Amino acid sequence: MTQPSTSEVRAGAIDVLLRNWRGDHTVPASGLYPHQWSWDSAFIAFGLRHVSPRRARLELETLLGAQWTDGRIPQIVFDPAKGAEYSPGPSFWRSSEIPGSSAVASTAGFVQPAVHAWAALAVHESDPDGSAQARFLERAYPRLVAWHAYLTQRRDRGGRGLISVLHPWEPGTDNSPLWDAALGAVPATPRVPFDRPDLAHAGPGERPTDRDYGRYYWLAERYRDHDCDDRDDAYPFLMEDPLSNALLARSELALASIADHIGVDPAPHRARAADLTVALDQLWDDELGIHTAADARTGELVPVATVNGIVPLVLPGLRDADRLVETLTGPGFLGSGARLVPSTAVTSDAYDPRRYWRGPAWFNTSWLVAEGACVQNRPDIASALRGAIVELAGPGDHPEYVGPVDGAPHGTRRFSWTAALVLDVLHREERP
Ligand code: 9WN
Repeated sequence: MTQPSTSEVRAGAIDVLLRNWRGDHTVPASGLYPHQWSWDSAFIAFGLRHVSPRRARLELETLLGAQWTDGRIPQIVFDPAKGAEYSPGPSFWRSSEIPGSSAVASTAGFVQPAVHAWAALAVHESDPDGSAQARFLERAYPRLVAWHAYLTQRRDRGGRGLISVLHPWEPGTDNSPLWDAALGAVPATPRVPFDRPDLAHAGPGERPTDRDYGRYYWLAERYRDHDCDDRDDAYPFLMEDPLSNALLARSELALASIADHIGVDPAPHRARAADLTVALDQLWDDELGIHTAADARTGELVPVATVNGIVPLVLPGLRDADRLVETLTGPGFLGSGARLVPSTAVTSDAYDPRRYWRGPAWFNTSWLVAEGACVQNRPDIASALRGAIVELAGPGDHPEYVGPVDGAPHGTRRFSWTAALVLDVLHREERP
């Protein structure tokens, strides 16, 4: 079979973004995920900026426009026309009844990782003149500052200088074995029965089980019924995630650059990024040679090696970076023959090459690890990962994720961030 040319690959990826565009945002995938998702929009913006910087700005502005008064950027901004097509949807969250929720959109109450300031800076850099004319950075900056303040002030639930996630949906790696032990303490029986429209778009062997979903719903009901107020002392799921903390720190560095651009003091942002980078040391598991999640109440580490623990490579000055690179290239991850980074180490008991976040490789986390490899002066690793991103996206028509070793496509197809990150990689390769 002949390999597609670069221009064919680019055209295929652009086509996905054009079809998934909904006028002021891009859906992650037209069937399975028919609304706007928070961290998806950030990754989409990294690619969309090479197609239309104006749309990339609008993508982020639509999301930022749905911010709550406490500063949170919601996990999902619902499209009212698609209400019943994804669960839990707007009728579950009833966000308009929650004090301080978005005044302009119906949204979920949870959040996702803070990749937005990093994306906003990248979008600006792809079209500085258009961005300046639109006063894009000036308008985004206060919202991004409020978003980070929400996380650092309201979500440091362990008081250890790290933010906590309140649900497996928040770190974006829903079904990762990192959450198994904490979820074990959550009842699997929400008050109201739930449906699974997701199973119409992906096989049950690839998505989380009904039992997991029962627990997801139980937590979501509890959070919603407390008006999404983070001060709920008996709330049973409070986890410190290395990926969420590392991306917040990375985005604080981006906020420093944005502050510089608009004539604001960047020093507090740099200081917060440095503090978070040091605080991440508490999530280092020396035996596994990787960062991992911890229970925010006890500080107890979850001894499982996952891609969440490799993402901290994106931070300059990370204490254990050399050892972490060894883990990345070792038998659990790329040393297994995997072309993209397995979501769970192939050597872990929890490894499953097909099921959501328990083994398959995602394009966004692999793209992040490639960024991290560059920060740690390993362009060889970055280049291999970026090559695999481009090669593995096309054959399954931009799958949501792939088998890490065989590259077989899984999940939904024509997935937006897969296409967007292909475009970003192709653009970097073109640069002199
Ligand atoms: C819940 C949209 C989202 C991604 C997540 C991914 C998946 C949702 C789901 O899809 O999560 O947010 O229904 O499983 O795990 O990272 O943002 O693409």
